Amino acid sequence: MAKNNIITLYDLQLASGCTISPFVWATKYALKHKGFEIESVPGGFTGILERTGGRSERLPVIVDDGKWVLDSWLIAEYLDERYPERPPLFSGASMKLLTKFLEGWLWTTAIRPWFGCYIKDYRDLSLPQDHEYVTRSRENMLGRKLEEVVVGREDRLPLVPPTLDPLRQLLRESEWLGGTRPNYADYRALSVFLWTASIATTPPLTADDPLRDWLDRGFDLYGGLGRHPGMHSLFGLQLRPGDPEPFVKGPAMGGLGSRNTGPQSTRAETERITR
Ligand SMILES: N[C@@H](CCC(=O)N[C@@H](CS)C(=O)NCC(=O)O)C(=O)O
Repeated sequence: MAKNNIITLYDLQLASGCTISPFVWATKYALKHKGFEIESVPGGFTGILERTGGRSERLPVIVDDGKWVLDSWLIAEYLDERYPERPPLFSGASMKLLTKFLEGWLWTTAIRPWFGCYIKDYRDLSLPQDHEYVTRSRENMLGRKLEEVVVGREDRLPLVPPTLDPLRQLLRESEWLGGTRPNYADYRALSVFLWTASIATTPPLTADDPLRDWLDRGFDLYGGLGRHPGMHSLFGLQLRPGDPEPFVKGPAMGGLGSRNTGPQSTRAETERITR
């Protein structure tokens, strides 16, 4: 049992002290959801192996009363298994799979393009002692200089918001992905945006984005867990003539966006597509 209700978390931070890693963000929310206090071990990208006594090269890592647990997913599963009497992060095996799908989709649609837009900020905002490592490792990952990768980001940023409509659609139907309360699906999805807010020196979403309500509520959870002076605003992307509409305005159209309750519910669409 966590001593004094405290669990130690090895953080991955930027120079401002704010968490960068989406995996660490998800773990922070998971620990709070289970009702624990977090004792953070600060630090950046270099020296993780030394900080964790040779146990891990990646973060997050937690220590629960002497027990070391690595990997954000394994940590979430550990917390539900070890503390079943506390609010569950998961409701069944299917939810875990669907959450992994949602997160995979968000990484493809959002993290991948944003990585190419913000990777120089990511390096510049990291701790001074991390700059060389982040530059070398990320340039090896991307096969180009970071300065080259970000060229033209003002043309690419407006292409991302329209791809997020499936998430907007879900959140039109439900307050949280978890229903009336947030659960681990919310935390994994929020983590993508928390990561972005930690590095986005220019905003990725328009000021009127409907995701704002869920994002603001999510960042405010647990006493403003997602608020840190080092975080940047996600909202304020300025569109230029020719940029795509950032989200579908008005009611959702088509078979996914409406319920068939008889011919009267589909007549207008039928008339439109058969005229
Ligand atoms: N599967 C791991 C992935 C953890 C991971 O890759 N963390 C990254 C931060 S986003 C890390 O520690 N990177 C250190 C580095 O780049 O050297 C998890 O879910 O915890």
